[in-house]
Amino acid sequence: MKTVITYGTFDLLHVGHINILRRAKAMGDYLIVAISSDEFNALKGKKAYYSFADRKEILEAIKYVDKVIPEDNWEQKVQDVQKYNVDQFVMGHDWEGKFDFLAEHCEVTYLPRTEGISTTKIKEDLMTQAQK
Ligand code: C2G
Repeated sequence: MKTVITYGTFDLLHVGHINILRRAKAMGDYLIVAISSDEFNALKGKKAYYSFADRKEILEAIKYVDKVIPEDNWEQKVQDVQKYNVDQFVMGHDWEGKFDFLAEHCEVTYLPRTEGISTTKIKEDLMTQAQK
């Protein structure tokens, strides 16, 4: 069984998230998604609309996702890869090169992001609409 892992906030779920999850799952048999905790999001300078619990429940409902774990810090990836016997690490290419240190432990792949959509864009578009 080939285990894949990916990390992210996955707030206000959109097709960009679904596209990375579908492609990540297609690279193996079992997909683990590490979702940023609310506290770690604060460290990343992000404030998710949905709580960790809600983002976890939403991700667990997606057919490509086999397991959801919390992402609490920047340092846990090597430990996660070893703990879950991960064969493949996947992220969108906005992270290109940032996690190459994991190549000692598993395959590392950065996939093209889905253009034209982001949680930030959703929030900005809704703000603009609300002001009309
Ligand atoms: N993504 C994408 N296309 C988009 C938006 C996001 O492919 N239009 C991908 C990102 O590249 C990332 C994943 O979806 O691989 C999750 O994106 P975010 O929720 O924005 O996660 P991020 O804040 O990048 O957190 O330790 C890694 C961090 O936790 C990543």
